[in-house]
Amino acid sequence: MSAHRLPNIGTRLIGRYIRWHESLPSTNDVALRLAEVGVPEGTVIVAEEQTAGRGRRGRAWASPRGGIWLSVILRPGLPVERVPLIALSAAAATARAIREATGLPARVKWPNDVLVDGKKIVGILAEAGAGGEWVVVGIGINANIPLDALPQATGYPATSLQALGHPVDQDALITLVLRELEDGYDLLRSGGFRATLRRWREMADTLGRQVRVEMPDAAIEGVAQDVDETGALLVRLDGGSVRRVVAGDLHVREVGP
Ligand code: BT5
Repeated sequence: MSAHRLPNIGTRLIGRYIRWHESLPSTNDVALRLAEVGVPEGTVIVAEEQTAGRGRRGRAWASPRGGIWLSVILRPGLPVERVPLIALSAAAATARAIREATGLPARVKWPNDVLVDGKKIVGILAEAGAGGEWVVVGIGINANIPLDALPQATGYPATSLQALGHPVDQDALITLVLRELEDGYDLLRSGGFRATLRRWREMADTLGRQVRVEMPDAAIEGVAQDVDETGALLVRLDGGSVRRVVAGDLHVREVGP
């Protein structure tokens, strides 16, 4: 574990303390524990590999060496209904950093993914503690990973920067991600909720498309219309009514001619 691997990161808050690990079960688990004991906001935990990386709802997240697996501790002090915007802001920030580093057309997919060519290249897991007093934002980027080291679930394809012909200098990409995160976080904290949503919409992959959203207890189909001011997805059902979705898994439906 070393402290000063990115001497020129140039951020004020996010990444002022960075803990590097060779291997961890999950950077989010470590960050949640550190957040609870009062570690300062902006602390970042990075691991070269994770042995028990987590997705949403207890799903596994493949985290082999070559990827970027990190978690950021935030103490946002936002109204609780605005907390979901943190994940949207982080997704847009990560997509921008990938664009800057590689020129690839990274886009965001509600609620927490970054895609290139419709394939998942980034997953984000935001977890709040103590009623939102702290939020840990976990970001996983499939950077220098061969395709055969990634899961290929049906209807849920994955890709990596390397597979797309853009292997990266990991430290350079981490630097860009942390700078973009800080920029987005500053905007949120200064009350720029509309501007945050605008940034997300500009990069959105799924808006305007026919989707199926799977929730823990039900599934709906319709057109993904927009996100509201709390980051919830608005889906226009076939009957014309609009359903507000707070959490779920979204699949784009290919509509025939
Ligand atoms: C996510 O979950 O996309 C959130 C992933 C967050 C990972 C970061 S890494 C740093 C931090 N520490 C952690 O332990 N986690 C965070 P979800 O939307 O539930 O997607 C999970 C699904 O994506 C799995 O069920 C697989 O189908 C697929 N998947 C697993 N690993 C993948 C990978 N590396 N790339 C693309 N898809 C993957």
